Amino acid sequence: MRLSAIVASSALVLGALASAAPATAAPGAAAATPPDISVANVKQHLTDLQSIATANGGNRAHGRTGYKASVDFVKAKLDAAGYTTTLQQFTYNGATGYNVIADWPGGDPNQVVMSGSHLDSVTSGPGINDNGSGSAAILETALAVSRAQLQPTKHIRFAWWGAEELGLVGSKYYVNNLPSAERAKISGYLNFDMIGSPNPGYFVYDDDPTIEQTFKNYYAGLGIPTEIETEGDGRSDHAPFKNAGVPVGGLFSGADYTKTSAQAQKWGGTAGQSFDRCYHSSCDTTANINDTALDRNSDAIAYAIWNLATGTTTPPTGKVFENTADVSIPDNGAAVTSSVTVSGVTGNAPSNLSVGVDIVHTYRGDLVVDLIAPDGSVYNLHNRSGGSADNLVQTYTVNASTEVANGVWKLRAQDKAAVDTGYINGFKLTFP
Ligand code: DTR
Ligand code: ZN
Ligand code: ZN
Repeated sequence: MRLSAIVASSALVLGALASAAPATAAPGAAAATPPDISVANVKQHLTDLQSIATANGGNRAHGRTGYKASVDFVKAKLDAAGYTTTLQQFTYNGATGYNVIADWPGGDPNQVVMSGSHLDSVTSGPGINDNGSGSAAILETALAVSRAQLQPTKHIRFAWWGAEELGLVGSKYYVNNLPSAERAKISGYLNFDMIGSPNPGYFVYDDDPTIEQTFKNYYAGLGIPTEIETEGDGRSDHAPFKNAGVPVGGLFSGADYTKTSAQAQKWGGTAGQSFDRCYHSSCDTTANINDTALDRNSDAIAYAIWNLATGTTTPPTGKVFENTADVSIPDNGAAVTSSVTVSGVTGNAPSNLSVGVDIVHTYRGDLVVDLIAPDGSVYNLHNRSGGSADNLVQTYTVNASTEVANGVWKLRAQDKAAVDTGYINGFKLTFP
């Protein structure tokens, strides 16, 4: 939950705001053009990781020879591509563990865009989807950064974590041993753990709104609906970063939960079956990958890194007031509201007040959405149009020039039909 007034300066506003591609940004609009990530190259990395597991007792688990061989494999490719790499050692359960940290030279060292995936598997199998998929995707993205000789505004860092399966051990060790001044320089941490599930879903972490919107913009450009990753809190390597106050985000294609019929309707695949039937099993091999999901998610990773690290978008020159607390909307029930308190703005609101609406819902035609000014004036934004399409993520421009600016503004949402449900995911006012 975050209620904040963010005052943007005219200078390049870095970190969580500047790359906030407004919800109406044309999906796929990028500050610099990210490359297409070759899924064939990503799959080749998975084949190599599979070979490593096969040659080392069938797994790549912490403390086993297959893990160190995976570390050496990844490090060698990064060294050859011009990265500054570090192997961070730690001990857990009496065995030596390793994190691979790779820095792409250049960019503002005080603004670090970091991406990570855990490289270890469980002992019961080779861990190709969990989490060779994330590891291979960020490896290929790192190689694409090198091939492009990218010169980003912000500094780009990648990490491959050890011993995630034993309790986020490697990523916790990294965050706990990073001086707070260094931690503060990380403007965003992107986590990718299981992104090629055989019966895939398209889930976006619901943590930092800017990172979340960046991924949503990418998928909107493909016309693919996404869902919020709800049960991810604490379940992968973004957790130590989030607990340390670093903005986090990420993608997930699903593990042992069952795909619903509604999800199968929008994503394809098999309802009533888990997203990954080989989760934590010996069958988590190169055959346990959906190429389309792996391809799309790999491209989404490149899109996000290119946008967040090279984004020189013109920041809002005015004041932004935002509430990202989730507010559940009762099905066919009473209206609910999300509020922001505007202060420090003299006089009346402008004739072009920007109203950012982010509602997650499975049937936007059920919704009536209004902006309510401090004096109670109602401005209708959405009145049940859009039919069965999902979600209402839109920026409206409202002529609020007759309203005093300072005070409590509300976004009101009401579901006027039965069955489909949703919630207010975010409400943002920008005073130009
Ligand atoms: N803990 C991860 C898999 C996992 C399960 N639920 C989520 C949600 C978000 C990211 C990852 C996961 C593992 O087994 O490695
Ligand atoms: Zn796992
Ligand atoms: Zn995992």
